Amino acid sequence: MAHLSIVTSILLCCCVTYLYAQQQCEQSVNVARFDCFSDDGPTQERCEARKCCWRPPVISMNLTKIDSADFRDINVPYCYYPKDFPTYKVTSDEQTDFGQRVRIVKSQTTYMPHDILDLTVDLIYETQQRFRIRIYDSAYQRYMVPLKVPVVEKKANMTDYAVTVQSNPFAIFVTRISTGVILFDSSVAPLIFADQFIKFSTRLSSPLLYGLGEHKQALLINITDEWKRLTFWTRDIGPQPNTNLYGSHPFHINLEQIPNKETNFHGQFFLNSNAMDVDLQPLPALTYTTIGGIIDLYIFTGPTVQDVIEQYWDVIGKPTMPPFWSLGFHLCRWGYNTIENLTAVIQRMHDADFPYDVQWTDIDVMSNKLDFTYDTKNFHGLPELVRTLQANGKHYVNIIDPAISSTQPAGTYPPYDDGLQQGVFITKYNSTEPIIGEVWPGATAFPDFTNPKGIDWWTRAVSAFHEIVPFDGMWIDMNEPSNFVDGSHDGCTMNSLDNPPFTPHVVGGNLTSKTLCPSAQQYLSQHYNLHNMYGYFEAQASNIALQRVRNKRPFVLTRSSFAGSGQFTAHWTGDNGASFEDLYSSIPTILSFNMFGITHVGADICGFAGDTTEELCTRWMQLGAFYPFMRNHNAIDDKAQDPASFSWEAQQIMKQALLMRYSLSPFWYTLHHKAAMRSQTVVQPLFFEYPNDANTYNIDQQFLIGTALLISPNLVSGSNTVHAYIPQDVWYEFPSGVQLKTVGQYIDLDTPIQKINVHVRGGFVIPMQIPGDNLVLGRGNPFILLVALSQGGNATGSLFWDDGDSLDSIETKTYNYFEFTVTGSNTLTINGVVMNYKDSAMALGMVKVLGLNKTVIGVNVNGKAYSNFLYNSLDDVLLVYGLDLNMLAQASQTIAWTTS
Ligand code: MIG
Repeated sequence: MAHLSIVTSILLCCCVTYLYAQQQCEQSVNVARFDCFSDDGPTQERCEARKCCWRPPVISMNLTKIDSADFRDINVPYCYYPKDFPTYKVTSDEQTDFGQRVRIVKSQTTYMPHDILDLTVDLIYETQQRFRIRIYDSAYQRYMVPLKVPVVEKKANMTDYAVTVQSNPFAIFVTRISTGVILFDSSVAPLIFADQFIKFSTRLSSPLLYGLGEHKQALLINITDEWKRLTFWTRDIGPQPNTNLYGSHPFHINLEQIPNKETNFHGQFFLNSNAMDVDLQPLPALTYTTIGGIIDLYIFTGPTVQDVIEQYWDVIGKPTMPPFWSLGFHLCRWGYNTIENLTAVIQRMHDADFPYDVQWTDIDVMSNKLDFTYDTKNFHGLPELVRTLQANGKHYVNIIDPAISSTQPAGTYPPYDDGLQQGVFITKYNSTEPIIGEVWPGATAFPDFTNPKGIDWWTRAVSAFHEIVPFDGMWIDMNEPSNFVDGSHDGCTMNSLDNPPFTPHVVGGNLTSKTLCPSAQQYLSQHYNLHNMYGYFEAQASNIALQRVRNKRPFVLTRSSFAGSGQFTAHWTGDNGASFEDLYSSIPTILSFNMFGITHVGADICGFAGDTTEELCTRWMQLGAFYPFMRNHNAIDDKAQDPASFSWEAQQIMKQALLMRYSLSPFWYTLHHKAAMRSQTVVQPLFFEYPNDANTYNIDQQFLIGTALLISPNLVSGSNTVHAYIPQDVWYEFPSGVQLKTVGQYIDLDTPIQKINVHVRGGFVIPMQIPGDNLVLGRGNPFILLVALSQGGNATGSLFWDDGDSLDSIETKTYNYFEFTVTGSNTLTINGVVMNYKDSAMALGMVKVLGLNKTVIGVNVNGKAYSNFLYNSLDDVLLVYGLDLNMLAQASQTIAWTTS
C-alpha cells in the first residue's frame, strides 16, 4: 500500500512537473520564441541540458503563413527559453541623484560559465530625451568601452520617457509618454550575464529599423516577416551580405508607426565594443549577445529622426570639419607601379581638362611594402612630383598600413626600432614581446594606438616621412586589424579569450580569423575587448599626428571604424566590385554611415575589384559626384578607370558630373559645417524629410543632399529611365530650373547616359561657385545663388566660408557666415552674420530664381535699378547676371525684383 502510494505520488509529481514544464514552454506564435541555442549544433539533449524548451515550430493553420514569417533565414528556434528560465530579481531599488539604482540577483547559475549572480543596474535620466541603462557586476569592475561619453550626475526632469522596473523576474520598460508607445521592454526574454556571455532582448516598437552597421544590406531593415542576424567584429573582407565587415556601429533607429498620427522615431545605442550578434525577429524584437564588457545602453527619444541623430552624436561625438580641398575629386589606384605611369595619368587628366583636387598612391609606391618609405627606383622623383602637384593647388594622399615590418636589419628601419624601444606594439598574452603576424611587408608587429606613447611614436614616424614626401592626408587601410595569418605566426593560446565559450557568428567561424589573437595585450585592455576599436584609435592617432606635423586641418581616410570615428576621419566603404549591384549598394551604406556620424564617406567609384565598363564607370562618376567623399579607386591589375582613360563622349559626361559637384562646393562645405556644429547629416534618406510618407521608408536608390537636393541615379545597365519617387513638394530640375509637374508619386525620369537626375527642392537657397581647375584655384571665383521658391514664394539657405584649411577658424571665428532669405516672392536678403574672414574675395556673380510665375520687369540691387537680368517666362526662371557684388561689403544686402 505504502509502496503504491509512493509510486503514485512520484508519478503524479512527475506528471505535474511535466505539465508545468509544458505550460512554461507554451508559446502560441513562433515569433515570440527567443533562441536559447544560437551557438552551432543545437540538439534536444543539449537544449534540455540548458533547461530550455525543445519544440519544432508551430505550424500555423493558415498555410500562407508557413512560407513567410517563420521559415526564412535563421529558422525559428527549436530551442527557446521557457517562461520560468532562471534569471534575476530585484533586491533593492533606491532613488539617486542621476535617477535610480537597482540591485538584482540570481540564485541559480545558467548554462554559460562564470555567471555573475549579483548585478547593479543604474537607470540614468541623462536629458529630457536621452536615457541610459548600465548593468554591471556589483563586485568587480569589468572592461568598459573607452569612449569619452557625457557624464551626467543629475537626473533630468520632465523627461519625454517613463521608466518602470519589474522586480521578479527583473525587467525594464521604457515608454514614450506622449503616445504610450513602448520603446524598450526587456521582459520578452531572460537576462543572462556571464563573464563572456551577456544576452538580453527588447521588444521593438515596429519591425522597421535602420542602422546596425557595418553590413551590406538595404537601408531599411524590415523584419515584418523575416528573422535576421547581424554580427559585429571588425573584419577585412570585401563587402557581402550577412557577414561582419570593417566597422562596428551597434546603433539603430526604430520607426514608431501609429495610424493617423505623426511618425515618431527613437534610437538605441549599445555602447559595447566586444564581438556580438544582434538577432532580430518578427515579434518584433531585438536580442544582443555580446561576449564581454557591460550592458551600457542608450535610448534616444527623438521624436524626429534628426533629433535622434543629434542625441546620438551628443554621446559619440560630432563629425570633424573636413578641409575644403578634400571635397573635390580624388583619383587613386592600386598599381600605378611606376612614376611614369602615375605622371602619365596626371598629365592626361590635365590635358582632358578635368577638375580634380587630390592624387593618391597605394602600397605599390612603398619600398618593399614598408610603411613610411617610397620606392626610390620605381618612384624616383616622387617628392618633386608631390611638390609640383601642390604648386598647382592640388593635394596628395598616400596609404599607410598599421602593421610595421619586424624583420628589417636593426638600425635600418626607425618605425620598428623606435616602436620596439618605446614599447608601443601589442604584445602576446602574458608577455612583453610583440605579437607578430603578417601583412604586406612580411612579418609585422601591430602598433597599439590606445597607448599614449603610441601616438607620439606614430607622430614621429609621420613627421619623418613627411619631411621626405610632404603628403597632405593619410589613408589608413588594413586596420580591422587585418592579418594574413590567423592569430599570429605562433598561433594563439588555449585560454578562454582565444576560445570563448560562445563565439558570435563571425565570418571564418573564429575570432582569430584574419586578425590578431584576442588574448593579445593592449595598453587599455585585451585585444579581445578593443579589437572593434582598432581603427578608431588609429584614426585618432593619425588625426593628431597630422595636426602636429602639418599644423592644418587634417584629412584621414579609414577603412575600419567604430561609433565616434567621424570625429577624426572620413571613410570609404572598402573593396567593392565593378558591378551595377555595388553601384546601388553604395547608397544604403553611405546613408547609414551618415547616421553613424561619419558623414564624409564614399565608395570606390567605378568599382575596386574587377574591370569596369565605360557605361558603369560613367554612371558611377555621375552618382559619385554626389557622394560626400568622391574618389575613383581601382585594384591592381584591373583596367585603367581614371576619367581620362575613356572615350571622348564618356569624358564629356564625366566632366559634366564633376562640374556639377564643383559648382556646388560652397553648398557641400556648408553642409559639413552643419554636420560638425549642429549634428546634421550631409546626405540623408528621403524618410528623414518625409517621415509621414510611408512610401519613403524603404527608398535607398535615391537620396537627399542636405535637405534641398534630390539625387535619383540610374543604377541599371542598358536603361534610359529611372523609376523615381518624387515626394509631395515643389521640385525643380537641376540645372535647367524647370519645375516638375507630377509629384507625390513614382514617375519615370528620362535618363539617357549623359544625364543624372538632380532636383532642387522649393524653399531653399543653394550657394554655388563658378568652378576652377581645382578647389584651391577656384576659391576667388564668383559665387552663384540658386533660389528655389516654395509654393508660398519663400526660400532660405546659408553659407559657411573660411580659408578651408585652418585648425582653429571656427574657434577663433575667422570665418564668414551668411544667411539668405527670400520672402514674398520678391526680395532676396543676404545677411552677413559673421564676416571675419576677408583674405579671399567673395563676389556674388549671379542669382537664379526658380518658380516665379509672373514676368519680371525690373530688378533692384541694394535699392538701385539693375539692368542685367533675363526672365525666361517659358520655364519661369529669372537670371540676374554680371553682378560682381562684394558679399562682404555690408551686413545686409538685397536683390529685389518686380513683376508685371
Ligand atoms: O589587401 O593597399 O581596401 O583600397 O587598394 C589589400 C591595397 C590592401 C585594401 C584596400 C584597397 C587597397 C588595397 N588594400
